[in-house]
Amino acid sequence: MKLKSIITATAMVLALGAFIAPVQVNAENAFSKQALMLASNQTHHGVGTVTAIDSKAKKIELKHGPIKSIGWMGMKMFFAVDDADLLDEVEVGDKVDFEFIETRDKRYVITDIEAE
Ligand SMILES: [Cu+2]
Repeated sequence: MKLKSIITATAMVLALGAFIAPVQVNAENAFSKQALMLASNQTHHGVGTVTAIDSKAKKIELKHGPIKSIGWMGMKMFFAVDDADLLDEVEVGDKVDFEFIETRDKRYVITDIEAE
C-alpha cells in the first residue's frame, strides 16, 4: 500500500513535470526578455504617415490615426522598433500599416511596418 502510494506520487510528479517543462522551455526559447515584459499579449494595428526616422536610436515617428484596441486618438508620436532593419522598408512621407506591442513600462514597440 505504501509502495503504491509512492509510485502514484512519483507518477504524478513526473506527469506534472512533463506538463510544466515544455512551457518553461518555450518561454525561454520563444520569448525575449523584453517580450516577457509585455503589458498584454495583444498586438495593435495602426495606419499612419512616417514623419521622422532615427535608425541609430531605432525609433520612428508616425502621425497615426485612431487605434481603438489601445484607446488612442490620432496623434504624432515616436515608436521604438525591435528590429532596425524594419526602418529600411519605409521613408519619411510614406503611408504605412504597422503593428506594435505595449511593454509594461509603457514603451510602444513596432514589430512590423510596411508602406501601403
Ligand atoms: Cu499615439
